[in-house]
Amino acid sequence: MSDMKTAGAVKRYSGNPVLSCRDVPYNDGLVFNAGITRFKGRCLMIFRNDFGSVEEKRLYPRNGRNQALGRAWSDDGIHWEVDPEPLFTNPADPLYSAYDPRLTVVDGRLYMCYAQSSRRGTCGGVAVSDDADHWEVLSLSVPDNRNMVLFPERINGNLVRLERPFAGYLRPYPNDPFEIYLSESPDGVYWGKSRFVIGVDAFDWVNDKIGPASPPVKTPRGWLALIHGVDIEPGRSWGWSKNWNKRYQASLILLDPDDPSKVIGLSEKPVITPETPYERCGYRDQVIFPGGMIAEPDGSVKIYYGAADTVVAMAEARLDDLLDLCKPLK
Ligand code: BMA
Repeated sequence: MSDMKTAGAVKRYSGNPVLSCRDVPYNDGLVFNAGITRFKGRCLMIFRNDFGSVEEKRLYPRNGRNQALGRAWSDDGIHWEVDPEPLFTNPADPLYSAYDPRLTVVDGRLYMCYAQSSRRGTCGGVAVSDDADHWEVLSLSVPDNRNMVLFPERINGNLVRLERPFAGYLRPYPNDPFEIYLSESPDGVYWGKSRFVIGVDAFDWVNDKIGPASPPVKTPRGWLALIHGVDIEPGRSWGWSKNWNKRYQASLILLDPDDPSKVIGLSEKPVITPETPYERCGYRDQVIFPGGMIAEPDGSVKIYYGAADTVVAMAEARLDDLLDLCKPLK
């Protein structure tokens, strides 16, 4: 599984990373795994900020409460301006320890899906805002769930999300055979009609887990969404941690326009694989963790991804080329 290459249709932005700790006026640290959307005429990013440098994190990986969500704005999706303070600074705020956010605007309202660790496991949250300042938490799943992404419009009257519960009972996969499901909700509070979407066995370069990455984009051929896929290799160890042997790569799925629980196409190979120094070396080496995809009116697409759990990077492609990478399911 070591001969992977980024798809020719995908070009990394030459000025990468588009956001790093150097752009953040408060805590030094890791700035990665961001949700991005257009909101009120501008590009909005909410990013994960783990306090402490790579070196400090290596020494004290679980040094108390060390995470926040930060917010940045941009007019062109490339140059970002970060707020002077993190978005949630009060420990009493239910979103204080949220991470890996994904953003979607539905019916003009801004939704954020996020993960929240608790003593009893990881929960998936859905919060809503009308101004990106004030947030209402609509629902928090039971453990374990994560990587929720919302579709940008209601389907058959319901909000719809992809999600990745931790249902670790499938063998023969070696570790975490966590896979993608879909749920619906009339109001963002009550979620149900849950059904399986796609599993690890759909990709021959994945042997560990897959998860939704970007909120889906509506296209003439169906809903296009990025996913991440993870492979592990016994005996492999990357970076500073002897235990880290996972590689995160990005790929694409295409979902039926009317019933998005049906996969109608997928990219058989990864579309982004760790190749550059900022993707191969960081707090976690070999990690591409996309969280947003913006389709521009001229047919181009911007893909945003956390690189090596350390910075936010961007790549561009033509929407048609990404759709062409998705082959019909056999
Ligand atoms: C996942 C999450 C992500 C992270 C990835 C790679 O389990 O914790 O936030 O980017 O691992 O470390």
